Amino acid sequence: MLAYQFDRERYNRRMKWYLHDRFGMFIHFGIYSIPARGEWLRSTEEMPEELYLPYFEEFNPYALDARAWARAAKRAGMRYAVLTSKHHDGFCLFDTKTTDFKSTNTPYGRDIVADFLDAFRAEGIRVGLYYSVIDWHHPDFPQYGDRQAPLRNDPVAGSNEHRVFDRYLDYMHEQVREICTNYGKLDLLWFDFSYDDMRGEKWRATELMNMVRELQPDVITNNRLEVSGEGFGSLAQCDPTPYHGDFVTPERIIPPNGLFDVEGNPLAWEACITMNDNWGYFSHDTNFKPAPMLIHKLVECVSKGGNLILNVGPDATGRIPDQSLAILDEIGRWMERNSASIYGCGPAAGGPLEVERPEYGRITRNGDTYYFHLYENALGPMPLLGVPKERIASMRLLRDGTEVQLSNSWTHSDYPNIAFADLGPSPVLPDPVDTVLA
Ligand code: JFZ
Repeated sequence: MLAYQFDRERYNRRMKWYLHDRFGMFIHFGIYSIPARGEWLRSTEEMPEELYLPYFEEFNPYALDARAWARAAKRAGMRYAVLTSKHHDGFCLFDTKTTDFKSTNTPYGRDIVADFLDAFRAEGIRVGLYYSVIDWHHPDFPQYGDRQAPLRNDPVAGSNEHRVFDRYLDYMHEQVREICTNYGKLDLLWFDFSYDDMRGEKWRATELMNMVRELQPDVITNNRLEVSGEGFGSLAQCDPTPYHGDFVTPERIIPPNGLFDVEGNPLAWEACITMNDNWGYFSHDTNFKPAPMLIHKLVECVSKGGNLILNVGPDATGRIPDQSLAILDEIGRWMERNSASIYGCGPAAGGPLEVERPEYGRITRNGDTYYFHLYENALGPMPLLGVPKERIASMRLLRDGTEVQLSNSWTHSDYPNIAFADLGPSPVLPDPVDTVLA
């Protein structure tokens, strides 16, 4: 067999849109939206299959309007979206030939993946599919261990001996083939997930990725075929496996200093976060993060060279919960005026100036343009640390283009490398969440 050849140029080419777009929507949807206790309930509640199947039989998200999902994402300024085509419970939202456990075989009857792809593409949003390599439904997938569904009432309780893992892998590979064949060009595949020794070639990952590359030459993938929480994968080690994945997926954490490979080059990464505390719809979970906080998280990711993918969990009727929609709209109102400080942007480091993160906020940068994100009022002139005033060509409020002058009072020799922006005599920031100076 030929050794795997990592092609940096091709990699850079296929990653271009992703590194530019920065902000995406994650959608966790499935029959678990009916019990409304999150997508892990079969495992956390040790629910045997026969108690779970009724949700399959009644699944009918009659109010599902994929165009409405897509419009909500678009209003929020999200540029790509990833839907769970199959989660750990094994239920398929696409019309697969490999199983009857699929949305086309429920009262709803529709291919939700197809609807999703059509709707988001029509809104000009890049599309991706999440696919769980873990499967609690397939009879050949091992069912014991803390990461699986420990089923109390399983007829062969305590044993995996009768399960032929290769049969599951054939099934799983065939499903990925269907996804990559039947739905046109996909922008992204999001695999989930590896754990313990279940990783890499345990999934026949080289074979899987060779097939994916053949069917979808430009698709980008995450790195959860080889790692999950621990370590950043072989791309980070500068020793890529054939299934290295193109970006790292730290979960519910934003890397403190961004991420770099062992040679010090920036790594692509994506923080995936929930709006409340669950991915799948959870009716009692009202612990939603306020929109201003999420805006700050998005800015933080970009300022550290990463992406943010923010989750919604539609309910059993197929609607995105009102509170999530309200948050998306609030983010959208900020993005409408300030998205130039997100799209195409990255960290300040590496630019023409040596700027530091200011106390009052953060900095993002696109080429020579620096975006100072002001979260706090100053008492007077706003210091721009590391920016000598003679290096400033112009300065304005991003939200409306208002020109901002340099302050005269503090530009003398005491502060040679700090320009001061004059936001008025007793300034009140026009946007208290994040006023962006460009
Ligand atoms: C996985 C899923 O189990 C979960 O339901 C959700 O879909 C999420 C996006 O991904 O959860 C994980 C996977 C990996 C880690 C943590 C949770 N990890 O690497 O720490």
